[in-house]
Amino acid sequence: METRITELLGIKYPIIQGGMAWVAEHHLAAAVSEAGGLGIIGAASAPAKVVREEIRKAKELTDKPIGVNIMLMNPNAPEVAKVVLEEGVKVVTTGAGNPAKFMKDFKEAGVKVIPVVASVAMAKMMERCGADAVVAEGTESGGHIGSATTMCLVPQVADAVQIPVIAAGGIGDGRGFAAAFMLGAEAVQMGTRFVVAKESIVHKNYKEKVIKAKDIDSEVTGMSTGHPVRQIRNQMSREYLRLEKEGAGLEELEHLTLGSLRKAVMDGDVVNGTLMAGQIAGLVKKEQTCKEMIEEIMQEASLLLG
Ligand code: TUI
Repeated sequence: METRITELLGIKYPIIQGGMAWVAEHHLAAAVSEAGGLGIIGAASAPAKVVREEIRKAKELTDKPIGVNIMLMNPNAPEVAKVVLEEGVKVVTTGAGNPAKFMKDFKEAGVKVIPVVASVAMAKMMERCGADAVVAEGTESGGHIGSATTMCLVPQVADAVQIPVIAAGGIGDGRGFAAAFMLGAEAVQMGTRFVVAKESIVHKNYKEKVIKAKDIDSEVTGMSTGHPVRQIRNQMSREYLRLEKEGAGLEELEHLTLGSLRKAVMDGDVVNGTLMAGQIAGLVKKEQTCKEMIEEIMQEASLLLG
């Protein structure tokens, strides 16, 4: 299936992997790219040096294109951007902020820039700044989210910009893929389904929580701080919400969650860790290789889209 996104990125299938903090490391990114999608290394809050190593390790595993996601709330984002340029990465997605100040350097180096946006206004601004495409990410997504649903956001963004739109949030199978295309998307970005990929280094306890999750098992913390984060409900999310309700300050809340995603992903602490996942977790039923996931989705979507 060819779209402006497969052409822009030089990939076989219009499926890109979310830049998930701690999860989107070189094994997963290389596996998604090898399977014909676009694998992404999530820089998240990692030091620039670690991001450089991850890029190099991914390149040892695949010759296919690989992207890097720059998390703009990270104070290190400028150093990460420098590493991306130095390592010759050709695609960057950005999240949790406005990448305008990096755009000139990336464009001059021929890097394709794909900001993740959660509103029409941000999508239009990114187009004006020279973005090559945007990811329109609905509130169904895991992690840091906006408020519009994928169903409402994607067609409105598709109408508002000329550049291609990638849909994200709540997409986990061929039906979601086909629906996104009906809404005007030319590719999808998936995170939650790839969390449980065989190549994903996520601890088995976390994968089990995603696989066992039902439709309404995620909840959003951090509404009061302006940084809403969707995750699977557990002791940590309940404690966070309790403190928020009691009017706890940012400092106390940040202290509670310090290192909590790492705890869940690396140590498998599903009690005190933060289990970021999207609402589609209820649909994710088994561990598969990235190749199996992508081929299954494409087969199902091709049948539906005709
Ligand atoms: O960035 C994400 N998802 C993330 S980042 C992340 S790391 C984290 N860990 C703990 C607490 C908070 C974050 C986990 N998940 N998705 C992309 C995304 N970007 N969603 C929403 C946005 C967004 C929001 C506001 C993009 C732009 C924006 O603009 C605000 C501005 O600066 O004008």
